Amino acid sequence: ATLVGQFSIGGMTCAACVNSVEGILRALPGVKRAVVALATSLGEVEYDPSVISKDDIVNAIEDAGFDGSLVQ
Ligand code: 9UX
Repeated sequence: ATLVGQFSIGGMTCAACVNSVEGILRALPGVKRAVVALATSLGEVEYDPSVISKDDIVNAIEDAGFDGSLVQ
């Protein structure tokens, strides 16, 4: 099964930040798709909840130096 989560990603200021966060998210085990938007500071992540949790995804965003939180 897969779920889609929306995450707020604060602190992104340029397109390279977006690419960096997308790369980090896409490299996480259990993440199938990740799309990040600079204008809205939002990321949509499709993931397998039996492999990775929402909190794991938030923590990965935080570990990359951004301000991550779950939107829904
Ligand atoms: Mo852009 Mo982001 O120069 O951490 S890569 S600010």
